[in-house]
Amino acid sequence: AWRNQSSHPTTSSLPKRQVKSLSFMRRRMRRLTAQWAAAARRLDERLRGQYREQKRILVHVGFLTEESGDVFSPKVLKGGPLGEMVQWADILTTLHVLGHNLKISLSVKELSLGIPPGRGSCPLTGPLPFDLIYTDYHGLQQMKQHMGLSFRQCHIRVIDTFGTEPAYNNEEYSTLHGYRTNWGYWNLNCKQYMTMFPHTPDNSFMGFVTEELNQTERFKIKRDKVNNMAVVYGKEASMWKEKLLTILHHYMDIHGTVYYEAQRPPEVPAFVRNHGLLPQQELQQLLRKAKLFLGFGFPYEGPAPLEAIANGCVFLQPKFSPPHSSLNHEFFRGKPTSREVSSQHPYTEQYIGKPHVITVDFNSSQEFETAVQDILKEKVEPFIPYEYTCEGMLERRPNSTALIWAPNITAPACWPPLSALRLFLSTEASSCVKTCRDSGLICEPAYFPFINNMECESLEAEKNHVFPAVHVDRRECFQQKEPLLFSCAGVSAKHQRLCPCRDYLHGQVALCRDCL
Ligand code: U2F
Repeated sequence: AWRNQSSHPTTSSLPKRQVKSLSFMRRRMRRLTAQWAAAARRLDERLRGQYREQKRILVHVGFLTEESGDVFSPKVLKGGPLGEMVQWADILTTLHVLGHNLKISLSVKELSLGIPPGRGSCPLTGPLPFDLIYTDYHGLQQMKQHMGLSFRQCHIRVIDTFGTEPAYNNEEYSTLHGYRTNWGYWNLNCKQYMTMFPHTPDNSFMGFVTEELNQTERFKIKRDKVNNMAVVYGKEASMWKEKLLTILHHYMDIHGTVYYEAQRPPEVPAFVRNHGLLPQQELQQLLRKAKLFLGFGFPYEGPAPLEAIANGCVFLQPKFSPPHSSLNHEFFRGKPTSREVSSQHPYTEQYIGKPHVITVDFNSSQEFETAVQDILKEKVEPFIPYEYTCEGMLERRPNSTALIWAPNITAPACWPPLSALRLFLSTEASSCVKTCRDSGLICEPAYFPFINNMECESLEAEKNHVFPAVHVDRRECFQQKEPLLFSCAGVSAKHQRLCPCRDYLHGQVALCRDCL
């Protein structure tokens, strides 16, 4: 085995806070074992004969290291962001189930054992002890500080919940044009950033999984659903909105999972039945009974709404008008993206929708009340988008463990296959994300190099994250000069963008019809 057993930490040698995070992840992995195994068998049947290489993968979970200030672990038992823990548990499982050879690192010391100093730049120059590194922004920072790696490395994958846009990723451009943030400017190929939801086609979609139901569980859910039971999404009372709760209470019994300490219970209204932070399995049981899962706007884009929908709840959430983004909202400020977040959970809004997801303006009590009344009348079946099942997550991954080519290296063949390419000219002030979406397609940045060579009477090449594009007034064409700046997200009021779109599989947006 590649892994050096003697360097593997036992939990007794780890700080207590790390142990808590790891046991959350371990419990999740154990609970879902049968589900993963069944999915792997099904996928194997389907893809039989397709050769996949076993990769040596170093997984360095930066945010869990003591050196990063261990920002999340202290909160694990108090309802802090468990979403990241869910995702890392599922990433580790996916890579393991696919048969890769994993080394897991949770400290800078272990990381240095995995990467000898001065090694690992692209193109590969000598033998390395790994083929790929999965890490996060904290981990990247640590690698740079302690190993001095050069950072256009094709073997790095960065788990990045909210995504990184090309304008923020390119160091020179972000500095010159006001896109520089604390997190961005690593000059990676943006496909190396992997997000929790498929919201940013410039990045890869990693995702996580939602627990699936068997026939018996489905039957029980139908039998035991309590029509007037609601669970509020939000592990801190500060996330709740009292006025709307009072309205909801006219119609439903309200349950919560807000963390509390015995001596200081949380400030939730007396009519709320608060269970405290629950083990994941018990939360599932609560969701199986409930009819409604109610979000008040925070946390953004977490896993819980998918779990609620999978257990037959309707997710009711606020629409954001104007949308929240790093330009107008504190939570997103400093994140390397200007993506506009149209509701608490845009993925469920756009890809799932009614009857499972209802998105309304919570500033209007009337709209909120009508939504609750409609939900009480509706019968809803449990639902999981295929891409959030174990099989769906495994199906996407062989592709992510394939080498992502550094932009200055010519890839041997285009992936996804060029047969899926559809070319569009956007309207002015519209991104390629929107242009493709409006035609029922998705923007595919891998195609940009193929459409950059347009024919035009007047043609110039410049570094600009909205190019290739056509100037609205002057009808002049602009090519992209810097491949790192090819961007689905870029928008300009003065340009119509040339957009490479492709089809996608229903329930598996990362793949096109000809991809499998
Ligand atoms: C998001 O992180 P959160 O951890 O706040 O996301 P949630 O959707 O609330 O839940 C994450 C998991 O916590 C579990 C639940 C989910 O899988 O089953 N859980 C639990 O075990 N017991 C409970 O009582 C309640 C929930 C998000 F993931 C990140 O993208 C954001 O960065 C973060 C922002 O704070 O919010």
